[in-house]
Amino acid sequence: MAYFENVNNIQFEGKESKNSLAFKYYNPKEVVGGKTMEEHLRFGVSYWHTFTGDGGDPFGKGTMIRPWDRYSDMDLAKARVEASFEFYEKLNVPFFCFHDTDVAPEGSNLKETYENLDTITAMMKDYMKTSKTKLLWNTANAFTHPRFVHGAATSCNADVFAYAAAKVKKGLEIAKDLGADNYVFWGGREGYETLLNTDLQLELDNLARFYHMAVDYAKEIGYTGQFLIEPKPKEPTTHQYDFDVATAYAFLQKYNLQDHFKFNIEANHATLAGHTFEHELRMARINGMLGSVDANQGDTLLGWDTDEFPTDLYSTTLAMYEILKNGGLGKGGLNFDAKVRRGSFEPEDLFYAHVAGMDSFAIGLKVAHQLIQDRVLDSFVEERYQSFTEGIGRDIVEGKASFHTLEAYALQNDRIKNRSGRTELLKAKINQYLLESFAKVTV
Ligand code: XLS
Ligand code: NI
Ligand code: NI
Repeated sequence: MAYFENVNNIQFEGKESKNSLAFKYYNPKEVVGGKTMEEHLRFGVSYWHTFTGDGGDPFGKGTMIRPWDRYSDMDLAKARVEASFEFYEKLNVPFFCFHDTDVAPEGSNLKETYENLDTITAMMKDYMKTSKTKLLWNTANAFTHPRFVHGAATSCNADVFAYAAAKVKKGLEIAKDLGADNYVFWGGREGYETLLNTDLQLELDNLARFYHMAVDYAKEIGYTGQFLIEPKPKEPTTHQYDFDVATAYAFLQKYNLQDHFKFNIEANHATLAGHTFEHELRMARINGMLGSVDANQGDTLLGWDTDEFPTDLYSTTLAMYEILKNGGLGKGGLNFDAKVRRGSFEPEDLFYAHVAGMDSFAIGLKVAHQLIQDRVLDSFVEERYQSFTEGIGRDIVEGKASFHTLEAYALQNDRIKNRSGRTELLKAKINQYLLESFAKVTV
C-alpha cells in the first residue's frame, strides 16, 4: 500500500522547472569533477525527524499529520518502515539513519526491547534486499528515557553505564547485520548540569572506557564501519563533553582513541559552539578526522538546536568546499538531521523539505567545485603566506630557526610590511561565483 499517494517519484527537471516536486539542481547522474552528484553528496534521511517526530515542542503538542497515524505500538513501527522505504524510493536517496528508539518501541524490559528491535530490523533488512537505499549509520538513544537522567556512559550510576553499554552492544550488532557504513555516538546527556555534584575526572575516564569497550566489541564481531563522534556543546546538558571538534579531538588523543573515530559534523551544533559550520569541517579535515555530516542549519535568532533543513547557499557552498578539499566523505554522507517546521505539518512538506536541502547542496557542490577549479581562494591564500616559502619564513617552517636567529633577524629588520587580508573582496568573489558560476557550469 502507498503512504504518500499524492507524490510520484521525484525527478531532476532542471532549473526552468515549475514543478515543486522536482529537483531543479540535484541531478544524481551529472558528473562534477569526475564523480556523479550522487557519489559526491551521499544524502541520507533521518528516521527520527521524518518518520517518528510529531512536531511537539516544550510548549505544545505534536502537529504533524502522518499517513501512519492510525496505527500504534509495533503496528505503528512496522507501518513506519513501510512508509520509510516508499519515501526513500520516491526521493531517490541512497541512505537513511536511525536511533534504536526511533524504529521500535521500548518493551517492558531490555529483553523485550531487543525483541522489538529484532522484528523491525529484520523487516528493514528485507526491504534493503531490493531497495537501493542503505544504512549510513545507526545509533543508540541513551538520552530520552528517565533512566538517563544523570547521563549514560557518564552517569554517576554504574547500573546506567551497564544499560547504555548493552544498548550500544546491540546497536553494533544491528550495524553489522544491516551493513551500516558508520556507527554514531552522540552523547545527549554525556555532560553535566553543575560541577557542584559532578566528579568530572571519573565521568571523562568512564566515557573513554565506554568508547574503548565499543571499539573492542566491534573488533570482536568483525564490524568494520567507521565510528563517529558527533560534537555538540550543550543542549540538553549545560555542558556537553564532546563540545566541539577541538575538544573532542583532544579527548580522543588523551585516551588513545584517535585512530578509531572520526567526526560527524552537524551545522547547528557548530553554531551553538560559537563556530561556523565550515570551521568545524575544517578542524576535522586538517586532522584527518572528517567522517560525515549532519546537514542542517540553525536560526541566528534562536539559541537552540532548531535542526532546520539547509537552504542557505552560502553555507552549503563553504561546507562543500571543505568536503571537496577533503577528497569527499569516504564512508560518510550528508544526513539531513533536520525537521520540517511545526507549521509545515502535511506529509508533502517532508518531500518539499528534502528537495530543498538536496538542491541547496547540489548548488553548493557546483559552486565550490568551480571555486576550487579557478583557485579563487587557494591562490589568494598561497600568496598571503608566501613569506613562509623563502628566507627566514622557510627556516621557521623547516625547523631551522630559533629564538636566537629570529632575534638577530628582527634586530636588523625594522621595517615590517603587512599586506591587506581583503576579506570584503573575497566575500564579493564568493557572491559572484554563487550568482554566475552556477549558471555557467549548468549550460
Ligand atoms: C541531536 C543530535 C542527534 C544525533 C544522533 O542534537 O543531532 O540527532 O545526530 O543522536
Ligand atoms: Ni545530529
Ligand atoms: Ni542536533
